Amino acid sequence: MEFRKFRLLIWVMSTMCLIKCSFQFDPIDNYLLDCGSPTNSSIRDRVFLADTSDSDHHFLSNPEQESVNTSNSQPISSTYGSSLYTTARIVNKTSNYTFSINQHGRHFIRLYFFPFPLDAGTYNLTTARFSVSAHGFTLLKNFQPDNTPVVKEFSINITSDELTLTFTPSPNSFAFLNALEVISHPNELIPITARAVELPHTHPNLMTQALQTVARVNMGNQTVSPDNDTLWRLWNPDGTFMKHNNLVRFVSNISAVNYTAGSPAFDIAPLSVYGTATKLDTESDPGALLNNTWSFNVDPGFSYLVRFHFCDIIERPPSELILNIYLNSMSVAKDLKLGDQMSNIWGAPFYLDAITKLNGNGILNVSVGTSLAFGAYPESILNGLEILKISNSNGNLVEGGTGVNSSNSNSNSKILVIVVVSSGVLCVLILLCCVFFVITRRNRRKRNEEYLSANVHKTNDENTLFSRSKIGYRFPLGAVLEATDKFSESLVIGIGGFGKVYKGILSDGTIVAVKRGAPQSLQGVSEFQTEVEMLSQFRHRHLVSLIGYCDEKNELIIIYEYMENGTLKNHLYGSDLPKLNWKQRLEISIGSARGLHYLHTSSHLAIIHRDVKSANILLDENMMAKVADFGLSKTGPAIDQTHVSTAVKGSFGYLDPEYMTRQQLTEKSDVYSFGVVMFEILCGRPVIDPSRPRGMVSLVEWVNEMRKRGDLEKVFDPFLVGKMKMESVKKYVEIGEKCIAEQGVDRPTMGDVLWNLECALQLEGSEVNSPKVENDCVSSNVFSEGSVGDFAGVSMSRVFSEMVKGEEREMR
Ligand SMILES: *[C@@H]1O[C@H](CO)[C@@H](O)[C@H](O)[C@H]1NC(C)=O
Ligand SMILES: *[C@@H]1O[C@H](CO)[C@@H](O)[C@H](O)[C@H]1NC(C)=O
Ligand SMILES: *[C@@H]1O[C@H](CO)[C@@H](O)[C@H](O)[C@H]1NC(C)=O
Ligand SMILES: *[C@@H]1O[C@H](CO)[C@@H](O)[C@H](O)[C@H]1NC(C)=O
Ligand SMILES: *[C@@H]1O[C@H](CO)[C@@H](O)[C@H](O)[C@H]1NC(C)=O
Ligand SMILES: *[C@@H]1O[C@H](CO)[C@@H](O)[C@H](O)[C@H]1NC(C)=O
Ligand SMILES: *[C@@H]1O[C@H](CO)[C@@H](O)[C@H](O)[C@H]1NC(C)=O
Ligand SMILES: *[C@@H]1O[C@H](CO)[C@@H](O)[C@H](O)[C@H]1NC(C)=O
Ligand SMILES: *[C@@H]1O[C@H](CO)[C@@H](O)[C@H](O)[C@H]1NC(C)=O
Ligand SMILES: *[C@@H]1O[C@H](CO)[C@@H](O)[C@H](O)[C@H]1NC(C)=O
Ligand SMILES: *[C@@H]1O[C@H](CO)[C@@H](O)[C@H](O)[C@H]1NC(C)=O
Ligand SMILES: *[C@H]1O[C@H](CO)[C@@H](O)[C@H](O)[C@H]1NC(C)=O
Repeated sequence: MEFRKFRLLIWVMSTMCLIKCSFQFDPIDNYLLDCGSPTNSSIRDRVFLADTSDSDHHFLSNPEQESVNTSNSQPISSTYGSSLYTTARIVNKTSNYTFSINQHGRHFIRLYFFPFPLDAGTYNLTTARFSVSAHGFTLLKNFQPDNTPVVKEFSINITSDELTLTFTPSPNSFAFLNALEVISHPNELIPITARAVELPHTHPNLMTQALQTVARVNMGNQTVSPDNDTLWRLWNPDGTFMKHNNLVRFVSNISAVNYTAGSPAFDIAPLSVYGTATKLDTESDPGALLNNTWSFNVDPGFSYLVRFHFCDIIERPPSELILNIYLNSMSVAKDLKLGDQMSNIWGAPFYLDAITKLNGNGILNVSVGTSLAFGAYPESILNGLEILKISNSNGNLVEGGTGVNSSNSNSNSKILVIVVVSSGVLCVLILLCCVFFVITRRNRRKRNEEYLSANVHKTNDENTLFSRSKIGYRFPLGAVLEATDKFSESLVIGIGGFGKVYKGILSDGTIVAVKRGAPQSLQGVSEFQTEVEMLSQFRHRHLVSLIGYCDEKNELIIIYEYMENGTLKNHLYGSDLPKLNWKQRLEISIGSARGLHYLHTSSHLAIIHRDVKSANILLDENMMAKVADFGLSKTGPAIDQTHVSTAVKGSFGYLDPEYMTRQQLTEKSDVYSFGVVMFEILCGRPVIDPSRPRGMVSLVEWVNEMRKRGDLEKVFDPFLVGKMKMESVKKYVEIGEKCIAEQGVDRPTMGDVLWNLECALQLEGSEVNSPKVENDCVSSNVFSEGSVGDFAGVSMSRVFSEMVKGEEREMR
């Protein structure tokens, strides 16, 4: 029963915590000392006790003392607890602070230092030099405080009933201390282990290690003061650590943060950390493949625990953010899907721990970059970051052996001085105490472990753009050079936005098409990767086959089966190639419809091609059609979810007007583009033909106009007129019109289109087709005559004006 009450209490308190967020709690061990002060100091709700010989609290082993005053009367300006910096205790002989510990486990030790100027007397605080150790760990060694206020924060797992903090002055010097905290903190704050980044032979166990806070940063360039943190931690703004200020945007939406079951709670990081973030400004260049990097000074030779705090406060669910995370050039996580990590709850916080050892120059670059995986919109976000130094095997948090020459240790006299400064100096850095509450949050650690195991297999793939499953397709650059005669200009068979396409012959005699990305196109990298992913996943008679790729030496090369007859477009207009007859055109329509139908239906998530056009339909030696160019393909919406795409992509003239205005990407966008291709096939003219008179420039607009006037024959390719059966053409036009309906819901699926095209082919007739089949086609036609006018309102001129820049992405 007691236990239940306790659980209830925990529940009530944690609920209050969720509601109130500035939730205060007494840590079980909670020692706050205002060193050298004759009076207690209250900092908001926390009382820092006087630490004088006549106080009731004798923490210090040898409390002899002396007072010195300063002449400086400038007040110390500080976010928090400035009064703590106005007094100090001076120690010129090894001295111990001793605290009894009521709860074993992790404690923060925070030491406040500020060498304020003194009026007169023996001591000049800027010359102090000393070491501090606790519980067997050397925390500071030959430490000489800078002339700015500083708080040194450590976390130690205390496993005895007493904590002794030893101050040892360096030879010929002394120690001083302005204030001190020893407070319990939730054990869950420090993981037992974490993902090891390039530490192959160590399995770091943090249970018994001491950690020192090197950096605690709030992204979004806003300070979070200890008042806004349940554990009284200070979070510094990230602006000063950032490498490329012009590439980022600071975002903030505190109300978007949703601490839910299983997500980290306030004592991991507060609302004001998760509610602000620094994101890459990808809006100017949505194809950008970039890192956002922060740089920190650290001591080489030590291992570091780095905690990344994430909370997607910018995108609507499901979060599409996919990130690559690095420490220096080492990969921490590849293609991390933030949404998955947060169970697709929007605004749920998530953190990721990594441990790495730093050698070299003492700079730790932390990068969060955009990912190319899964055709994601490139975006990157980080909400908070903590870097904690881990004690080494000797229990040191500082380099050993940096001792000053132990010349003549003037056998420091035994005096302990209390310095009281009336008013302080300069500005102040801060930090403060504790508070907290141990709510068992087992699943946090579990999540971490799950994450670990999920990522173990990704460690060695850094030098390829693809996961192992695609390795089989990888070609050495040498083989590609040989196949294309070192990219001979005479073998170029096409040029497009991505680069040139060459005809090549592999050593086994296979003729291939080699698409070589222009090296400067960043966008190309994303499309390149998408294309290889798609093609290696989806194989179909009517999709052009992937033979391989090459990503050596900054080359982005895709090798496809060679399509003898080139693009459909070339066979329709603008070339000297022989004209296709109606039956050939129907068969080509059917083949490409089959390819698209397969894309839309073959996996549980539809694949949307996004760039259906006659230049992306290729013809093999038998004039069989295959759909090509998957660089823009994207996984479609899952059932009942509306996909809002972040950048309109595709080709001018073929773009779904609904997609352009509402940016909703569905399979029906491909259906629209396919409808445009159908009319291109029927009319044998470009989709946009600026040389034609007004009203006829846009094929779709012209078709609609002629349809309204009942004059559709006028748009047909003159070559075909009189050589087609009217039933067949009628069927074809009917389904084509449906495809270019303004509303996606009014358009048929590719399956419907395919079925109707097959009917049109049968109606065109061949000896083998029985009249019965033709009747089937007519009677089961889903689209009645009356519905034909539905599309009559489509206005392409609106569509034109909304196109900011047209992309011509033709490959062959
Ligand atoms: C400081 O506070 C403690 C506990 O609240 C009290 O016992 C002590 O007398 C106070 N000391 C002074 C100097 O006010
Ligand atoms: C301080 O503590 C250390 C270790 O606990 C002990 O060895 C040393 O004698 C103590 N020194 C004083 C002056 O109490
Ligand atoms: C204290 O020492 C520093 C560094 O040695 C020196 O620059 C400063 O002038 C000294 N201050 C006083 C008041 O002596
Ligand atoms: C502290 O150390 C003890 C002894 O090694 C260990 O049993 C305990 O789990 C540790 N506590 C934490 C929070 O790491
Ligand atoms: C971050 O904020 C500080 C002031 O708080 C400002 O001086 C600095 O310019 C900001 N950094 C950036 C990159 O905007
Ligand atoms: C911030 O989050 C709230 C809560 O989810 C949301 O309603 C609001 O639109 C967001 N504000 C902005 C500017 O995104
Ligand atoms: C937080 O997420 C949970 C789980 O999805 C949801 O039930 C709850 O409504 C969300 N709370 C807010 C304030 O959005
Ligand atoms: C931070 O704390 C102050 C006062 O303690 C409060 O007014 C402010 O709203 C808090 N900010 C956030 C972001 O919680
Ligand atoms: C950190 O980044 C800077 C600039 O981007 C680079 O010069 C430096 O080599 C990097 N340091 C490490 C250790 O990677
Ligand atoms: C991001 O940084 C990592 C590590 O330094 C590097 O390997 C990668 O190439 C960078 N990505 C970009 C796009 O610069
Ligand atoms: C330590 O204090 C004593 C007594 O005040 C003094 O004589 C001695 O010079 C001091 N030692 C140092 C190194 O400052
Ligand atoms: C200097 O210290 C003495 C003794 O503690 C104290 O009485 C005096 O007020 C202090 N001077 C100032 C300016 O605070």
